[in-house]
Amino acid sequence: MAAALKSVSFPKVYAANPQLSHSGRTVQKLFESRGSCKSLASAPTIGSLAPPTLPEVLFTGRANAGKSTLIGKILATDGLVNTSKKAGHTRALNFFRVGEPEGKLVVVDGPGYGLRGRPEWGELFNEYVRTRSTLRRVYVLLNAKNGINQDDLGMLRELDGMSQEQQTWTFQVVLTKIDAVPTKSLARQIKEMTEAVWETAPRCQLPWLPTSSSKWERRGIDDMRMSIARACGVI
Ligand SMILES: Nc1nc2c(ncn2[C@@H]2O[C@H](COP(=O)(O)OP(=O)(O)O)[C@@H](O)[C@H]2O)c(=O)[nH]1
Ligand SMILES: [Mg+2]
Repeated sequence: MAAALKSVSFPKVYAANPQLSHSGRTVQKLFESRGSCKSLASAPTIGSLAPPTLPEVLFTGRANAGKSTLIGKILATDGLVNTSKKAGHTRALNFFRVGEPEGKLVVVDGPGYGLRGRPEWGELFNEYVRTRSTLRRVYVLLNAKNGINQDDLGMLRELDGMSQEQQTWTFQVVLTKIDAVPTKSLARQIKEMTEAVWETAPRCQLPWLPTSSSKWERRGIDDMRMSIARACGVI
């Protein structure tokens, strides 16, 4: 596997959030401690994957759904995750280790699907999901502003089928960019999207996780970390 270690800046001090529960603080510490999150590798092909060791969670979604930005906030380490204004930036599976020294879990940033995705990235994704023994959760990111389309429903349908064969992981919807939707239309938007997902992918895990990773409004990051830690059996 091609190594992709990067020079990064870590948060200066880890400051416990007093509003979090005991397990919430444990999870915050896991993700925010100095040196805890590290870029491990980038795998552009199935042959370049590292052997499975730690429990893993995979992020997928349409190109531009906000995958890399959200992962960047979850990992709390500036510059660790590449984000781009240009859609289709992530073309490989990018692996990030959480927890030191030997790691507790791995977060994987996947290539985007849909209009700007590419068939070969789809093959990489499918092969990884079908064969990765350490995979515990697939998060499907839906942009709250754009709603749900046929590509999203196609992905959810496929995951629903695969999760039936492969019972070591579950899949769950994460709503991104909720800051971009007026509060009064958000509930309706979520209701419409939930109904569409429910019909297409009844095995989709509940609840939905609403998030905002914008510079001005950060929401749902602690819930995401807790969800990841639980899925990986860390707490
Ligand atoms: N308003 C808003 N913009 C976001 C949010 N998350 C990501 N973006 C923007 O959406 C674009 C695509 O984000 P990126 O993380 O690269 O998407 P990816 O292709 O799914 O990895 C970038 O311009 C981000 O700044 C969010 O929560 N709110
Ligand atoms: Mg990306």
